[in-house]
Amino acid sequence: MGVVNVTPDSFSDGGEWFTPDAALRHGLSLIAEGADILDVGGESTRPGAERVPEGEELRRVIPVIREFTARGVPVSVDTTRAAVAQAAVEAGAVIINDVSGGLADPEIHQVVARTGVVYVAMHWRGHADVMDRLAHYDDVVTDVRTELAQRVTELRAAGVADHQIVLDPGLGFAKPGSANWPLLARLDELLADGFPVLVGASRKRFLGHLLAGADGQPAAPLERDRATAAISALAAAAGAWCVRVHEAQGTADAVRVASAWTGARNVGEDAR
Ligand code: PMM
Repeated sequence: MGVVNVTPDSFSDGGEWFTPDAALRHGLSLIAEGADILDVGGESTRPGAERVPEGEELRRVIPVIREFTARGVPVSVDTTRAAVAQAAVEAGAVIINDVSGGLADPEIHQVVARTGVVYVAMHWRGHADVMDRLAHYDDVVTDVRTELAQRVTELRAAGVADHQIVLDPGLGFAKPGSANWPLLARLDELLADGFPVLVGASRKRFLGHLLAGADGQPAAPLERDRATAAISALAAAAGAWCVRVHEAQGTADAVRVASAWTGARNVGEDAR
């Protein structure tokens, strides 16, 4: 899944693709590099970010979704708002990617039920301006699984079918740096809950810290793509359904490696 942030202030690509034309060109280049889906978002979730008014979010994402759809590109809409999700599906989006799992705007579950599209429910505890204060866990993997199970219960109650649901541990969202690694290393526990899993590690802060230079300064977002591709390979080999990334080429190669690697596990003795 290639990221198309139609925002002036995303942490990871700094608003590079803010105009519809630039977003379109960027998305098509991600597809050319191997992305299968484009995730179009109009509201930054950067830690500390303020909310964008609904009208502005619609104005940013809907024309871009129409253009990709007209070119046959599968589109996911990255939104927490029911009205934006509804308009995006009408414009052609086939996935609603909700970083709040429905907590920001519970009506969004009804939109998912009504439209029948795929829904990514991410683990979330609060909007970007407060999330760093909500990052306390007993055992982060168990707590995330328990909270995601609550989202699944709510989705089912709204009439959403299980085959529509994808879960996401929400790396970097109300997660201190060290909490992100168990969520990756113990992906099998989340997968055991029976839903496809999406992993969004691309260019996140915890990778900046991992790759800090000798001076202790975190690596800049654009310096985190090789580490992102490594996570893509490991996540795919562990059984993730999808990885959400800003740079597609490295991840497309990494996912192919993972696929060849795991595929070869099934090769019998006589083929050796
Ligand atoms: N991360 C961001 C935005 N949307 N959606 C899902 N499902 N999972 C994520 O981890 C996720 C997301 C933040 O990254 P960005 O600002 O670079 O898009």
